[in-house]
Amino acid sequence: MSEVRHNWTKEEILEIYNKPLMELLYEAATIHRLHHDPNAVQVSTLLSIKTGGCSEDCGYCPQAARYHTDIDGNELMPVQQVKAQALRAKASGSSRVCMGASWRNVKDGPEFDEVLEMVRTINKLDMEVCCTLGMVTENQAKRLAEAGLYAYNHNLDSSEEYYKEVISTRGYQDRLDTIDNVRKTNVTVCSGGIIGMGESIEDRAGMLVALSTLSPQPESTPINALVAVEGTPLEDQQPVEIWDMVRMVATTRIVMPETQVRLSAGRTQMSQEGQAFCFFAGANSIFAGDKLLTTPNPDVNEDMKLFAKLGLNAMKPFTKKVQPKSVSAEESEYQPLGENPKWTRPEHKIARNEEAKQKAKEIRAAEKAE
Ligand code: SAM
Ligand code: DTB
Ligand code: SF4
Repeated sequence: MSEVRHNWTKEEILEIYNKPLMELLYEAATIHRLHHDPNAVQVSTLLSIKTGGCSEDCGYCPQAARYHTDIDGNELMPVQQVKAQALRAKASGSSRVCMGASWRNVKDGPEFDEVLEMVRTINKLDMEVCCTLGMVTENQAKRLAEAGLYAYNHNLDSSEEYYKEVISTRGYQDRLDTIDNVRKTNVTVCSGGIIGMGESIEDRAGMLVALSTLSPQPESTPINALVAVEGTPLEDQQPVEIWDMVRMVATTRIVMPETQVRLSAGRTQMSQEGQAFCFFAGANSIFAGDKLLTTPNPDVNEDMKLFAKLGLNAMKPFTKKVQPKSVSAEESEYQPLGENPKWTRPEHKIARNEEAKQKAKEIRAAEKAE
């Protein structure tokens, strides 16, 4: 086993990222084999339990209410529907369901109680349960853990510097604090980011410094390629080249040898050969199912055909860590605290976010006038 280091510098990471590709691939694939079964890939299914209408201004996100995107927003999904979707995901080979909500942060109350019930329901199906609900307090993280949550996803998204060019309504430190709150429980941490938002290679390295110097490092790290959605401030970004994705995956694998590196958003734009390169470079997880949260994803049957061609196997649930116990609401030892934490609202201006907001206002006004 190679050691897990928590003191990577940006310079060291840049040097790895910029190596001649064949050397980078060889090194990443070697480290991958020391820490993982190279033919085992963990498969997660995303489920948007609350879509659209979000208060935040994340420049990449089609669910932000302030931009004009073609999203059908809805109320919180009923528990029974979540169960039906989870069963479908299990039947198609997924070991994990990741439930996403278009929230800035979790608020104590009936909707969070419903989410806790969803966690208990999926845990009982013997699947790994992940949630991505925005920022959480320590008490909320403990309640999720007690319900049987396996992982919490909260991405750093980019380097601290470039983050300020993408999001103005919440701070980087709040993201780190949320990850810290999750770490106070036995829930595993899933944290990664997005490439293709106009960031530099230094920013990609900066994000990997922030992730790899967490101690412990995240158990899983999604690497998303931006899905440029019409109406968002990043709608005109050109797709990332496959080589950037391969380099990012390989570098992530080298600096975080034990994490599950997840090929996340952007797979519809990748060829099968491109994805195979990413698996060789150390990716060992995917999101499966024809939809991510709101945007398309490859057909699961096509994914399974690709697995068969490459000799990859879908990992069984709880391969890496035992199934967490799930305590019923009646037996819970935690109470909602009705907290109102002071999460940061930097509210600096980001020109392209302002532009997209203005454009959305004009479109809405024109629609109203029709
Ligand atoms: N609202 C919660 C939050 O922001 O923490 C959870 C859901 S949010 C959609 C989860 C993550 O999805 C984001 O942090 C971002 O990394 C990713 N994401 C959102 N829109 C994306 C896009 N258009 N392309 C790639 N990744 C995206
Ligand atoms: C992550 O890193 N990527 C997923 C999951 N975690 C929640 C979300 C991708 C969303 C892509 C845009 C959409 O479908 O709305
Ligand atoms: Fe809201 Fe999350 Fe989208 Fe940001 S990424 S706008 S917080 S749903």
